[in-house]
Amino acid sequence: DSTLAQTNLNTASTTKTEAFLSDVITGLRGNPKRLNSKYFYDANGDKLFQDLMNCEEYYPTNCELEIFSERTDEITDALIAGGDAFDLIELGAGDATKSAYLLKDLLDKKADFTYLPIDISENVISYLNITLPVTLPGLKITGLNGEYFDMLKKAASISSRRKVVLFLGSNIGNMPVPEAIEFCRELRNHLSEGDMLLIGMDLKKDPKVVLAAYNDKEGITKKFNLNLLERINRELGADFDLAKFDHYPTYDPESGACKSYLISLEDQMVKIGGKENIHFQKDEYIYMEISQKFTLMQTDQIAINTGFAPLTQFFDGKKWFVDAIWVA
Ligand code: AVI
Repeated sequence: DSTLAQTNLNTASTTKTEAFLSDVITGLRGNPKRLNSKYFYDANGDKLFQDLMNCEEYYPTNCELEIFSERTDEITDALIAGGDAFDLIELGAGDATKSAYLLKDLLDKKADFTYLPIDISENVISYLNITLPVTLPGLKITGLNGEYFDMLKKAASISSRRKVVLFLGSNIGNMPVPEAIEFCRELRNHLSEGDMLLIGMDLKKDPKVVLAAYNDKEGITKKFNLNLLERINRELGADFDLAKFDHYPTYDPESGACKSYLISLEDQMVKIGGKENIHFQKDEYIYMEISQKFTLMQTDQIAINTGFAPLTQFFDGKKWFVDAIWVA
């Protein structure tokens, strides 16, 4: 019944907005102030991220594309060698540009698999469900819209086949290391022995290269960060003046943590949702995002500490990025 469906939809979006509001208020009431970078990706943020991936300084996407386009055959062979028919589950599929290399090769090799892209964005999932079967004839696809672990449970409830999980783009780096470890542990708990994880991780390198990737000349990264304030204005009825905040990226070569902040340019008050007043001192910062860079030893340690066995690693020519296969 369409009225009921509409009500469910409204309820779902109300709950989402409430969670967003409560996270924003908690984050901005805290000391230090912080916002969660998972909220960067509204329609405008998705577009800015596309621009970022095409900008000169942002290297991780190109490195991983190089791996996927030049080592396709070896990667798919390793995935197929894990056993019979499987579900290929991608966490945060986006436009699936990288995975499309694997999908095409797996189809050419007549591998028995279904592609289950998971994404928090409804737009992404309906786009993939419609376009991929056209560009990749014969592809079996079931897009799942929702949070990673909820959707992994759903995937397990509709199929008991072997699972191969893709977690690309160094998305794992957007969690502080202890949280990333917890995430891998929980992921392992959703898998069975012999299942596989293909995980993309950005590696430590010349600090200037890393910092430049988060401080591009065109200012796309700055817009990408400021866009979250704009989203809060629009969706939560706040009155951030974007001109009163500056973007400040940092990279610490010792810890490998690349962090972005927004700095308040003056003493100011911001109203959220018509009632919550947040005070900013001049020079006070909002901690926006971490993009952790790893050593190779650290990547193996994370695997071993979370119940996986590292199997193979694939690198780009500069060894700036790794796609590793871990076995559950
Ligand atoms: C999605 N994620 C891996 C990107 C990164 O590199 O941390 C997001 C990003 N933030 C600024 N530039 C790109």
